[in-house]
Amino acid sequence: EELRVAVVGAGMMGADHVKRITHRIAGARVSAIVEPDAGRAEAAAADAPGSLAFTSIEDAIAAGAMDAVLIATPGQFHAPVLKPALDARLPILCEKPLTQDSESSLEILELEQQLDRPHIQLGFMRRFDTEYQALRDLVVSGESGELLMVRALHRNPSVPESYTNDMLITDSVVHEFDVVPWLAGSPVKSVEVKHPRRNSLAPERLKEPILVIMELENGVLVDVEMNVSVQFGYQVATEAVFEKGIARIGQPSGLQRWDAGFFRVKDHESFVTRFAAAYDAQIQRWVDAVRRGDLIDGPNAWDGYLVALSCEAGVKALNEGGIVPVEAPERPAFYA
Ligand code: ISE
Repeated sequence: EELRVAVVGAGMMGADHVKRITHRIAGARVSAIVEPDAGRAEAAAADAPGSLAFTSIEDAIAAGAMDAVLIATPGQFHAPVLKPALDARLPILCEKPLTQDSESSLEILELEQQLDRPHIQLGFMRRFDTEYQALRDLVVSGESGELLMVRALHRNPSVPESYTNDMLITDSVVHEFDVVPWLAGSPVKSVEVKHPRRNSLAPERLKEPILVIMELENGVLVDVEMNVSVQFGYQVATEAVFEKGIARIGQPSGLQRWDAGFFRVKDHESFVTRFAAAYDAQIQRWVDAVRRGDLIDGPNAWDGYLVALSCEAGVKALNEGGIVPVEAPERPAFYA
């Protein structure tokens, strides 16, 4: 039996997941699209033949329209979808962030813990990128010695009008708050944010780029260049400094051209192409896990909660300055 997936939110990411499930994922189909905007719903439905359209998650659940839910709404609408989906005991893949703050994330954890096991997988797709996986393998192998420092670049060409200054942390650096502790095998201990000279091409409401410095519990120091108005393309790259070696991932790997006196390499313009293979792997593994009865195969809601704690510290560091500590509570056995 094919897994019937309801995609909630048919914006850029949701519409992309609808296409992915229809054309590239085995063992699943989009059975419902939940989207209040009629235009978006209709556009996405064209990529999901036979799917039903709903304007609320409650209606879709009442109609029994799905076996699993993929949440791709903007972050502030995650909690109102997570709650009824958990009540209905449905397996869930939730795009990042889990919720907007640690308090509402805790509420979700409490609801989930009333079920027999974790039902929520978090959409931290970088963990499914083959280069990130190779870098993690290198850290674990110890071949280059201990990891000392991580330099991360996170550059967007531009951001939508709905993107606020705090979202530099909660929507963007949120990825580094998940993937770097995963790479280094150690949680975030503190966060600091520095402001270089402001990019005059940034929208007026944004004071960026920013430099985010995090210290991990194991002493690894991480700097993240967060830059969302670079104009030219989309780049996510990392250089890891080890005791006896350096490793680099995320270099441009597109078409190489020699032309009119220049050498050029095609680079990405959006996360949709940069992480396409990672999203494919993430969704395929989630679908396989749900069909096997494991329900998740990747970061869980506890990981989402830890990231929410780091984001809170990050927003405080962004707005008030200083080095802000992060208290990482112990992982409950339920999320082991
Ligand atoms: C966006 O929401 C994402 O998740 C992208 O991965 C990130 O690069 C971008 O900065 C966010 O706005």
